[in-house]
Amino acid sequence: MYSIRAGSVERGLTGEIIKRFEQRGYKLAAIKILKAPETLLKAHYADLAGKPFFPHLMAYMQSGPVVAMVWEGKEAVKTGRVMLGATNPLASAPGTIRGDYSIDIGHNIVHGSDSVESANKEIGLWFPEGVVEYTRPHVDALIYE
Ligand code: DAT
Ligand code: MG
Repeated sequence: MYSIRAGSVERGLTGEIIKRFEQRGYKLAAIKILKAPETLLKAHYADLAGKPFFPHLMAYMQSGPVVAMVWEGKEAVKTGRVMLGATNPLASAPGTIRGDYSIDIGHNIVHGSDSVESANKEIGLWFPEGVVEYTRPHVDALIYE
């Protein structure tokens, strides 16, 4: 589960971020733009509730619309984290999303689930209606050996 954060949407980076996952070969299973409710964000970031930056994170995530997405494919969580770059953009390699478009840790552009378990939990929170199931055998045959 990925969310393009408030600020990134307003900066016009939505298409650029989507493009990277598309071009890599991942399959888009869900996407929407929304103003994230506080209850959703509190559940999403429950494990960070005690951190000193938590109030700022909550305010930032509510400062504008976010785009939530689910991308599927081989090692989508692990590889997605590599595509995002390090949590602190100053430590993110050029070529990563955070490394190319951000500077400060508190405004690091995009969220990505850190494990398959948390991805499933987050998909349930952000997409209670479920994701879209479809196959694309001809495309997958070109991407996967
Ligand atoms: P990640 O988003 O790489 O999984 P995380 O889950 O530890 O990192 O933290 C969630 C977000 O909280 C992170 O993307 C930006 C913010 N954050 C983390 N550490 C921070 C810090 N030391 N100061 C300010 N914001 C921080
Ligand atoms: Mg995290």
